[in-house]
Amino acid sequence: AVDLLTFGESMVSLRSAGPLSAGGSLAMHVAGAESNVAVGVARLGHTVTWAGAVGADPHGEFILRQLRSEGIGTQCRVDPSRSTGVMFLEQRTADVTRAFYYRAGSAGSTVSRDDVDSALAAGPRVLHLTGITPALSPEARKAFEYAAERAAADGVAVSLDVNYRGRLWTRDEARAVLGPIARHASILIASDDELDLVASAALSGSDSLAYDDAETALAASLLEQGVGEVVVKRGSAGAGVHTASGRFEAPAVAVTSIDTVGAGDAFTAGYLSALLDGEDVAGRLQRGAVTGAFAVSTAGDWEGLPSRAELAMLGATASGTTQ
Ligand code: KDG
Repeated sequence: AVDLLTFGESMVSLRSAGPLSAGGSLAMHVAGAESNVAVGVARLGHTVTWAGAVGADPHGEFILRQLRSEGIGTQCRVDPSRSTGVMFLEQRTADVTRAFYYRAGSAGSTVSRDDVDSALAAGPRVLHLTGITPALSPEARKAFEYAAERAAADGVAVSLDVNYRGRLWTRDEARAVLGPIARHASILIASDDELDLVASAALSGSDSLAYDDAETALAASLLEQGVGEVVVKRGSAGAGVHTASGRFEAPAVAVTSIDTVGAGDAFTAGYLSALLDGEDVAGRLQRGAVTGAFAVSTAGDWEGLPSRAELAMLGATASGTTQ
């Protein structure tokens, strides 16, 4: 058995140091929300498998080499008829990074039910999914829905990060797909502006008064559907968790932010690592805050993520409690 299984599309990302329209050098990295989480969880000492598909090209080989060098097990289909997806990440200003995708019809977008079946056979403790996968193709959407349903039926904890990508689909399209799947999640993770994509607070007037804000009402409707914990990421304002036993909040760790890409994935990796360790909600939030802080204060989606011993560098002991 493996601690964490995740599947989705990993791409080559070409990062610029300035405006793309001015040209210049590009640095090649591995990108992909699921593989970012895989790296984060593996560095903290858990066993991780990433499943997906790449083209029969050097780009795909690069992705697999990088993931394997992180100690991640790969269950990857190599598709000779398609290319590995590519994205450009443009540092347009010090504060604005823009993504441009060249991934339509990529090998990674064809991830299928068969791919999921063979990956789930390993019997993971946690299956981590993101709302990016169902936006990639009808096939990927079926794979995503099947994975969530089958894992939940098999008693595997399903973690779902909404991860809305406006360059892939509209909010209404996302809502139609993610809403019905959210109830299979044991752990539902969203940014504060994504909760309405998976929940609707169709509460009667008097019920809605029982909640102090819209977020609590949306989270309550998810908990009612059987979601175990609703984790809300607020960037530099920290994160919160809604559970049946109440609401917990944790501040972000104060660091110098140089690159926020991948910060949400890093938070998720820390949160899931602490969950795998049996930490309580406060411990999970705290480790997520620390891994998120590593991501924003280092360059790259995942390159700066900590090993277990390094957690202490930003104020957490190896077991995840504050010093
Ligand atoms: O979460 C960081 C991701 O945005 C990046 O790695 C690429 O998965 C990605 C996507 O689809 O945007």
